[in-house]
Amino acid sequence: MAEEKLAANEGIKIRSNYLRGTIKAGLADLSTGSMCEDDQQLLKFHGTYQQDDRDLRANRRKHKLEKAYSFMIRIRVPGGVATPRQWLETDRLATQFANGTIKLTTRQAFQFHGIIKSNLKRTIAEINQAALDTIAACGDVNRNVMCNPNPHLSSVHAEVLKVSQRISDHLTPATRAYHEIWLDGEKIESSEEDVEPIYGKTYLPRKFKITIAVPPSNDVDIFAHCLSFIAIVEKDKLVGFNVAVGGGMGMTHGSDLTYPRLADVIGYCTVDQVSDVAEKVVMVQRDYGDRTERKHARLKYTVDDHGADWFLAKLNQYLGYDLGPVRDFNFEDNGDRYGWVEGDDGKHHLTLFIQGGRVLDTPNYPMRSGLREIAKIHDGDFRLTANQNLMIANVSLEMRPAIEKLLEEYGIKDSHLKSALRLNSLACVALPTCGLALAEAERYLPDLLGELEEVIEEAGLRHDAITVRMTGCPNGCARPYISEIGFVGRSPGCYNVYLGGGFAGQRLSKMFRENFPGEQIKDLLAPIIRHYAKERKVSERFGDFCIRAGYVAATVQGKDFHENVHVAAAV
Ligand code: SRM
Ligand code: SF4
Repeated sequence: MAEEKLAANEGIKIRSNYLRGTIKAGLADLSTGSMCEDDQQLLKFHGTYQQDDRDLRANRRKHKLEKAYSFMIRIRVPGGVATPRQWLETDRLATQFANGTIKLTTRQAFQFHGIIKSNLKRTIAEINQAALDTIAACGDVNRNVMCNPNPHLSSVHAEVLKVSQRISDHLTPATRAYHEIWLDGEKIESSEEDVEPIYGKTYLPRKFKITIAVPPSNDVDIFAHCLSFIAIVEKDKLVGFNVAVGGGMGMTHGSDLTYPRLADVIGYCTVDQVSDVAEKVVMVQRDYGDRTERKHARLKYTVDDHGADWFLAKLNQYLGYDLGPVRDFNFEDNGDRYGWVEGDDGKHHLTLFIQGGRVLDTPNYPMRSGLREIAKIHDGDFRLTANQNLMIANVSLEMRPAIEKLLEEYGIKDSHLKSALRLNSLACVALPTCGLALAEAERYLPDLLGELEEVIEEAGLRHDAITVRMTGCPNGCARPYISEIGFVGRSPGCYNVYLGGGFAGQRLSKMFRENFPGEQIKDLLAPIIRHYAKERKVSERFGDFCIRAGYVAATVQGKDFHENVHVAAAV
C-alpha cells in the first residue's frame, strides 16, 4: 500500500530507524520542556508520554508561558510481580523525580507522573538499574503481559506467572534503540540494519494487549484484551490454555464505527505452544490489521471485520497446526479478594485496597510510608492486581506479625473495611495529567461513591459487591463497559451512564443516560439500587437485574453496543 494512504504514524515508524527518531537530540535540547511531534509518538514505544498539567493550562496561557510539560513513565511489571527492592526503588524514584506518588495501573504496571524532560533519561536509566524496564510499556507493540496473581494455588500460579514472563520476553522489541538512548548502550556501527523478527520495521498497526487468567477469577478481564489465555487446571495441575482474541474497550463518542468488543474464545493450546500462539496472533494482526485508520486498527476490528472463524483459520495457517477445541471454564467474578489468605504452600498473602491505584501519603493516611517500611523487611514479593490494588504476597509465617504491626502503625490494616461497592470500583487517571480526559475520574469517583454509599447503606447492600468503574473519556482505561455500573466522561462534570455489564466481565453494558451531570447521579441510581435490594432474586447480580427489570437491554456483542441507546435513555 502506498505510504500516503497509511495513517501518519506508519510513516513516523518507517522513518524512525527502529524507534530512534531524533529522541536523543530532542532530550538534549533544554530550551523547551517538550519534544517534537514525531518523537512524542516514538517515545511511547520507550514507555513514556509527554503530558502537561491541565490544571495549570489557563494560567500559563494567560501569562504566555509554555504549557507545564512533564512526562509520564510507565514501568512494565510482567504478571504484576515486583520484589521488595524494586518497590523501594520505585518509591525512591517517585520522590526524587516524579510527583511523589506511584500509580498502580489497571494493567498491573507502575506509573510515574510529572517527570521533567531533563530528568527523563536518568529516571529511565535508574528504573533499569532496578531490573525493571519501560520498553514497550506503550506504543504499537505488545504491552505489559498481565497475569492473575492468584495465591491460592501457588504451584499453578508460579507456572502461569512464568508463562506470562516468557511471552513478555518473547514479544519485547529487539531494536537496540532503547539501550542506545536511555542506557548509554553503544551504538553499533554496522552496515546491517536492526532486525525485528516478529514485528518488522513498522511494528503493529496499534497497541496490543495480552492477559492470562486462572479461573474462576477473571480479575485480568480477559474479554477486554486483544489476546488472552485462560488457564485450564486439572487435578491442581496446569494442562494448557484456552485462547481468546479480539477484545477491547476504546471507542469515540458519537462514532458507531468504534465500539467496545468482547473477545471470542477460539481454541485451546498446550503450555509449550503458548509463546508460539502469541507470536502468530501478533503476526496475523501485523499483516491484516488496518494501517490506514488508527481508530479502526486494533485487533478487535480485524476479528470483527473478518469473523472469528476466519481469524482462527488464519492463525492455524500461521502456526502450521490447529488449535484444539475450547475446554470448559467458568469465571465467577473479576474483582479482588481482600484481606489475608493462606496459600497451599503455607505462605500468607494480604490484598490491600488502594483507591484509584494511587499510592501516596496524606496527613491522615501515610500509606506510602507504611508500604516503604514493609518493603524494607518483607521476605516475599508485591503483586499489582488488575484492579489497581496491591498484594503483599508470599509472607512467611514468621514475618507476618512484624508486617501486621507496621500495617497497624500506618493505619493500613483496615484498608479493605469499606463498602463492597467501593472495593469493586476502578477509576482511570484522567485529569490533570491525561491529555484525553473530558471529565474527572480518579479525583471524583471517591466522592461520588460516598454519595452512592448512603443509598447502598440504606438499602442494606453494604456487603453486596457491585462493580463500578469511571473513566474520564470513552477510551475505557478502567474497562467501564464491562462493569455493572459504568461512568464515562462526556464533558466537564458530565458522564454517560452505563448499566448491565456482567459481574465477571463477561457482558458489555448499555448506555442508560447520556451526558448526565455527576451531581445528579445519586438521584438517578437511587431508585434502581432500592428496586434491586427489594426485588432481586437469590444471588442475582446488579447488572443482571438491570437487564431483567428493563432498565437497559443486554448487549450481545460489540456492534450492537450502540443500539437502543435512545430507547434506553428514555426509560
Ligand atoms: Fe489507557 C490512552 C492511562 C489502561 C485504552 N491511557 C491512555 C493515555 C496514555 C492517554 C494518552 O494516550 O494520551 C492515558 C495516560 C493517563 C495518565 O495521565 O497516566 C492512559 N490506560 C491508562 C491507565 C494508567 C489507566 C489507569 O488509571 O490505570 C492504564 C495503564 C495500563 C498499563 O499499565 O498499560 C490504562 N487503557 C487501559 C485499558 C485497560 C486495559 O487494557 O485493561 C484500556 C482499554 C482496553 C483497550 O485497550 O481497549 C485503555 N488508553 C486506552 C485507549 C483506547 C484505545 C483504543 O482502542 O481506542 C487510549 C487512547 C489511544 O490509544 O489512542 C488510551
Ligand atoms: Fe485518559 Fe480517557 Fe484513559 Fe481516562 S480513559 S486515562 S481520560 S485516555
